[in-house]
Amino acid sequence: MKLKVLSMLKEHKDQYISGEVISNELGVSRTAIWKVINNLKKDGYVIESVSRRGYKLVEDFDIISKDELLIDLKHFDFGKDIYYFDSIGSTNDYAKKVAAEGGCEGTIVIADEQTSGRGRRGREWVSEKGVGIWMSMILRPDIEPNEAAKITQIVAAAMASAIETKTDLATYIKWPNDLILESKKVGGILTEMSAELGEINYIVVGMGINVNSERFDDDIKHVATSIKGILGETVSRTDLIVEFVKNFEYLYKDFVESKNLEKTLRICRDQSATIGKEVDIIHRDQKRRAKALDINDDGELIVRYENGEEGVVFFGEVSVRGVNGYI
Ligand code: BTX
Repeated sequence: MKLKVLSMLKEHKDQYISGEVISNELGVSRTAIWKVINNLKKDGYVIESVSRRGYKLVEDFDIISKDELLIDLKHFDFGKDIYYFDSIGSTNDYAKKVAAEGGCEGTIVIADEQTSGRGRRGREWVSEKGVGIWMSMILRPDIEPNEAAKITQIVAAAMASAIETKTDLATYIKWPNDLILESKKVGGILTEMSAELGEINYIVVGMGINVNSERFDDDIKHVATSIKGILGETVSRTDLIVEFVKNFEYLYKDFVESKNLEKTLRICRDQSATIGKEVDIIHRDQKRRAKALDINDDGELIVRYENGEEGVVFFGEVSVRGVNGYI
């Protein structure tokens, strides 16, 4: 019932819809509708009520609503199962637990805050309350385990496109897993996998996007930025998630069903923050200076080292650091 009322309010966005129309449509009393509206307000929705005119959903708010996501994603395969938390340790950890217990492909775990958000190799991912997208998805692709890193590229391409569509901001991808706005990190991707020889049990891919963050702690403020920080206005995290899931589902299916990574790679190359740059390739304690030349058809980075030798940098094996500044 809550979903149905929310759905009607959304269909009449920025217009009043009378309690009578809603109650006739749903076949319940106007008092029942009034109770549902109050519940929606408690969830954080801003709804204006004016006597004789009815209710109007005011859209200038930003809460992540599981109900709204379920409505907006109803025509998609991803997001049929959504776990939402006000606060959690790490959405990747929770998604791995759900996956190990049989959770299906397309399951999404989202939190308004993470208390132990993780980056790669045990690094911390700062995930403050109410300002970011801290989200993980369960995937069960029929691909070889050594292809799993391509999923990171698909997520990066889908999210960069989503940010661009929703905000008009040009978002760049720092190979392999960072999203960049104006030379700073606006997001990161963490892909984890459970596999046996030659077979993937599941992949959990997590992404953290600084959407409406207004300030960062001293230890990351030199590298981190947010969409709001650049755009100067609040962006709906729910809208961004929906746009991302649409893009992701399209690119992911193209890859898994048709083995086609073309569209993803086109985005990753066109919006690369790495190609053409001097980079340090850091592997364990060793650092080698190189120029990033291109991304090959498997999504790996082609580089030319200072001695003229060319090489391919595999995911997971190395860190790539820009020589001048963060990227
Ligand atoms: P990464 O290892 O490439 O980046 C981690 C580094 O980024 C940190 O060491 C710090 O310097 C910097 N950093 C930390 N927090 C932020 C932030 N909010 N914005 C910008 N820079 C930051 C990147 O790892 C992968 C991050 C994935 C995060 C998602 S959130 C949902 C899911 N759950 C979970 O625990 N992790 C993933």
